[in-house]
Amino acid sequence: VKKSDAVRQILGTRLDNTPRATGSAYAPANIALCKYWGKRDAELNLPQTSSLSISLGKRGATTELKIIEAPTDQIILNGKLLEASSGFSQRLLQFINLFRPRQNFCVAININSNIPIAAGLASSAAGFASITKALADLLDWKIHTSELSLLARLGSGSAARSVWDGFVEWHAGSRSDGMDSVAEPLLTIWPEFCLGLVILDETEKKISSRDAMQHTVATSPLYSDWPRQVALDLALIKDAITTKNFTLLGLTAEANASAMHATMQHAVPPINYSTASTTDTMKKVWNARAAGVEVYFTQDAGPNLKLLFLAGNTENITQLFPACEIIQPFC
Ligand code: 2P0
Repeated sequence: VKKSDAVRQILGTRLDNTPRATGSAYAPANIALCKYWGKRDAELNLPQTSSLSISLGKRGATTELKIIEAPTDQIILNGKLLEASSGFSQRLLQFINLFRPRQNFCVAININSNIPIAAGLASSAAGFASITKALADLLDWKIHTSELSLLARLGSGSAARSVWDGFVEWHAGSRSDGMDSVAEPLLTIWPEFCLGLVILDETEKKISSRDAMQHTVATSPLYSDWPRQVALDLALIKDAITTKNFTLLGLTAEANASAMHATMQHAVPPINYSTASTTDTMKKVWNARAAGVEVYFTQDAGPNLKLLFLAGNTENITQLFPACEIIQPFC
């Protein structure tokens, strides 16, 4: 109910627009440098704290929507028809339901992602942001990107950030209807800024980030300190981006990810997304830094790591982490 109210508040009479035959859009994936971990409202995906991410440029998801004469929707993810009963399908269909102009309106939803599914960043953020933008195209909303951000958030929290390019801050907001919980881009363009995806384990995670954050908020004695940690880290990271202080950015982003994982490791029972290879790779990063190669890591709700480094170090990174996939968000 709260979701439909939010949609009505954002779209108003546009909900009655006549659909076009097709709609399509692209949205990048994003990696948080200051993490979103914990909600103050689970239905509206309102976060406990603000967060800050980098969008991955050409790495993300494209969604094509087509109105079909059929009894049900059809979801195709990377060329494979999904069962309507799968978790992702259910979430997606519930999201589409918020916008159906009429009862027997059915769509074929074709999502193509060009980031490794196993990287733990292929699914929700780029997916829901591209679906929101494709719906805007299909249903001819002509709305501002900030409004797309509010709508994408209703599908998945981190999708609020994926409607923008570059560095993006998602403001937590304080309103109970979420109308101020919206992402906004920072102005800094930093062409030398690189990420490296280190895929260590391709198996699907046992506990979704959605469930893991709820469990952490409910049971972790460390969670009460998380908002204070985020406030400090967010200010430092924003300052580091504005002044292009890569050392400050890397150190703070790495510490923020570790603090997020500490809150989970203290949940009851604990949640630990790291494997032995995660820990080994962290040590490789620390050893590389000690040897003068400036590289940092961040980690999300999975065992894989994302490296942060500047373009000048690309050769060193390729040598030290041969399997790492390099992404230049600004190129
Ligand atoms: C982030 N993560 O800031 C954090 C860090 C994972 C670890 O946002 O329930 O898929 O859809 O709002 O956005 C992943 O959680 O969760 C996430 P929902 P979402 O990137």
